[in-house]
Amino acid sequence: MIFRKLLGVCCAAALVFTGQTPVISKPSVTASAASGPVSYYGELQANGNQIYGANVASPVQVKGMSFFWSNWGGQYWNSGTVSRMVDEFKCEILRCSIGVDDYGSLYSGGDVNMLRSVVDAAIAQDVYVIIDWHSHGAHNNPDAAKNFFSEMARDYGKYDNVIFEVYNEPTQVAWETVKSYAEGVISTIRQYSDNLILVGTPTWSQDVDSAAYNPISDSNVAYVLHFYAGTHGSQLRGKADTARNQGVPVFISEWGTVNADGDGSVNYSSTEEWLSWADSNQISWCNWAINNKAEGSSIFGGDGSSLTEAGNYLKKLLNTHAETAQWRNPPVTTTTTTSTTTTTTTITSGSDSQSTTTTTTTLPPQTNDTLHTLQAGSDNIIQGEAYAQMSGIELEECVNGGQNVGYIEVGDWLTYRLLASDQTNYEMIVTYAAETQTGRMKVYLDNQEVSGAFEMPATGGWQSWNTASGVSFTMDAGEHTLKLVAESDGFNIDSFNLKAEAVSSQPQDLAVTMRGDVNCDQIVDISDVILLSRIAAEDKTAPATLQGRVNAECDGNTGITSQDAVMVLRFVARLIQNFPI
Ligand code: IDC
Repeated sequence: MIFRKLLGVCCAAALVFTGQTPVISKPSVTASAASGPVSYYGELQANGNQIYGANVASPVQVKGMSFFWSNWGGQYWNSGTVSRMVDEFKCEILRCSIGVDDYGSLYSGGDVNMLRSVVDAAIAQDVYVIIDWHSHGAHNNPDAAKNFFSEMARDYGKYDNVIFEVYNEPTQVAWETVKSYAEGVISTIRQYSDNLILVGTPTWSQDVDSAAYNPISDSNVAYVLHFYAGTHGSQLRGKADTARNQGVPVFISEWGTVNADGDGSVNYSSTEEWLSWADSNQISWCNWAINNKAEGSSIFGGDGSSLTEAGNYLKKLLNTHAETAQWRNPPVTTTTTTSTTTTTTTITSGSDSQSTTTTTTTLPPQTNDTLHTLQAGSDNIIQGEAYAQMSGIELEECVNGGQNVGYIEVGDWLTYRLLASDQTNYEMIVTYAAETQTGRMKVYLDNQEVSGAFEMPATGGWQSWNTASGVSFTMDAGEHTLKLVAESDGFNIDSFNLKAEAVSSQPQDLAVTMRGDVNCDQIVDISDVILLSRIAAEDKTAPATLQGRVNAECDGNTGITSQDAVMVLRFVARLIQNFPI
């Protein structure tokens, strides 16, 4: 990420300001428990058609409110409102719409002081803040914008909190005109800052598709999409899908629950369609507006403080988002420490006494590449977190104990390495949770799909666990790879059981299992303990055959671990007569 970040700065410098050296210095921060979203996620950075957080190297979606035009809604532009938005509404981002308009000049130079007080308060509260040149005609006066952003980027460009929005809403003007205006303003900002820059798009920030076909050469730009749920619907979402399919990120810096004129009643059903689309694409948003004008989009009533219908609804939406926001519920970090245990066993037989010492290495539970041994005629429970490889998922603490796989999105996948002791039939039973929607995934065994459409109906909570079955397949004895591919967002996996049928006849390709005989020399002795310890420690040079690995499973728990080595040692030491399986 740091490399990408530096690369982004270099590219921007090379593309935009030939001969100039941008003055950019930022503290480097890593993801940790944070007081707010900015310390946790870090600077927002465009990456493909997503916005990533520099500290988390994964897509980030933040939600919040937009202040109203500074020239008309200035009574709210203060640190008290910022606190109320952060504490009561649970905003992660605030947008400051500095009143500019039609010919691109600020309505009142004094508004800049109000702006500074809000930006300072947002930085102090550790939330993101957009400095929005709120104009419908900014391209008519690029110099005013350059002067303004030069000052803002110089003073605020070093803060990861800050995002620059260079043009709220071009009206009916060609994208090429907007683009050339934006390039001028961007080059001014880039002298001081590599932060995310939002560029408005033609037709009141709806034509994100035209921008995507002719994007700006800068590594940290997103294109602005505005919608009003009472007026806009699937057609406008289609334009945004087109833009995203072209590979550019979109950012909803402003949206309304009402009609496009800012008034009318809250359209709940359309809002829900829009927001679930934004969620599934991890698109950040700010709602219009923090104001008390008598119009449907205002969140405050005539008394200036009570909440309107829109206000109550937004507070509920933002508080619901807070329950699952990643920075408030950071995934548990996987430990990678190993510990070494030395076991000394003294065997006394008559007057002879013999002492053996073995050293086993205990690996952490989430070691990648674990080979899961499957026993016929038995449940074989595999924890979700014990994957070999994955793409896009994260682990989190599970109420069932241990961890579960979470933050799954369409296209994310996990693989598991399996070692089947016998050829038999397996039924897969998945322990999953899906808060509101049906989770769907496909299952592949050695790259062959074996699942069809596998569905996991909603369970009502991210930690409300249920089981789903319906996938079964036959596996030969030996090593296999199981791959789970998400076909939907919105579900977690705790574990899955590969429930194996008993085998009626001895498989052809394996000798009779001799439990504990890991080196297959027909005798169980200390050399098996040593080899088993090496296998458990994932020593790739250990001479382990398939039959040996099958024989190594001695304690009845899936997976070859130091516990199996201890079990064989106890057997060799005659402390036990049989293995528990
Ligand atoms: C609207 C205000 C309205 C004001 C008008 C002035 O809600 O009270 O009279 O601006 O132009 C936008 C704009 C935003 C608009 C909003 C609602 O970015 O400035 O605010 N809207 O019309 N784009 C689509 C809708």
